[in-house]
Amino acid sequence: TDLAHFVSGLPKAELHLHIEGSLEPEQMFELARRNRIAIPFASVEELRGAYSFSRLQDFLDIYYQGADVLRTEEDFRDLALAYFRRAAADSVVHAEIFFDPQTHTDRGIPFQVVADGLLAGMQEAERDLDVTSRLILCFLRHLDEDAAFETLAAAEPWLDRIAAVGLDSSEVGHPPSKFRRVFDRAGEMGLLRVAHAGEEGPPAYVHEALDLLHIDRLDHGNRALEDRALTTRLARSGMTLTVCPLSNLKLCVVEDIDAHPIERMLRLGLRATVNSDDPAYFGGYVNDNYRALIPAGRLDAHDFATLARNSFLGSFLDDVAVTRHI
Ligand code: ES4
Ligand code: ZN
Repeated sequence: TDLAHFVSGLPKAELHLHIEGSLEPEQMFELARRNRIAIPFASVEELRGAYSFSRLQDFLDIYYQGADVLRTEEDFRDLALAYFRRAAADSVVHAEIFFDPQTHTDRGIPFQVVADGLLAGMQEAERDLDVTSRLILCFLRHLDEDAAFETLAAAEPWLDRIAAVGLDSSEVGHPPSKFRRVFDRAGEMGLLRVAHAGEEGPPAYVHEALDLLHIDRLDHGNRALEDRALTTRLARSGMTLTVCPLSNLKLCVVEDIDAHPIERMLRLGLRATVNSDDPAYFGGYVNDNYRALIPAGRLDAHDFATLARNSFLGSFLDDVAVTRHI
């Protein structure tokens, strides 16, 4: 349709993308072969068939298992470059990508291998595809705060190439308050701060992310809508929400894509953005996420342009670059 065509061609920034979640089954088999690793699935089809989740934890179990094929700097570079090629095809001109160093350092892959590999892919993407990017180091919230401090220490030589810290993995039972001190330290080191909150966790976790972690951007935030005062606070402060429609559908955060709250978010004055989260697992890159919102019929071309503009306004690009994009 005309609207789908318009939406697909809009220049966009992607602000919520786990690079390990862009590992497609085909590339997983290719890296397993290259690195001589056995994977417990017979084929790409069988692996894709296992991607059926009823909650966040179902997904995380298979996502951490998939990451095991990533071993060398070249693997991380190839992973990043494959994502950027796919993103560029969706009119993404800037991406702020999460990585989970602990997933790799805990299985003996040095931080250096992960960081330098990803940075090489990012540099090539800027040179060859004209897609700019930033790196966001996420702490795994199911691990303890000491482990997060160790990860921040390991990252010190790369801090000039890392824009922000984030917080991801199993939300319920691991509130933002658990990471207050390490986020304080990251702030002192000059890093920006983001956190996943209100995906499965209650509105109180969003309050904690604001008050204790001093976040610059909120990842997901769906459940903030259950709290009127919180919604107003987010709108008044101009907080960006990185919303992930197909992820919400696949992880049963929403029951039906046509019941997704993105339209309500916009009408409430929230600075919502559309993102792909873990595209290889959730069935689509950024344009698939935008286009999934069309059939409900509640967003028009102007709304989609607002969502795309929000992605630049909510990015960590400097004002000059934002002005060039909007
Ligand atoms: C994630 Cl969707 C989601 N939520 C929390 N942590 C994650 N890590 C990768 N994807
Ligand atoms: Zn996420």
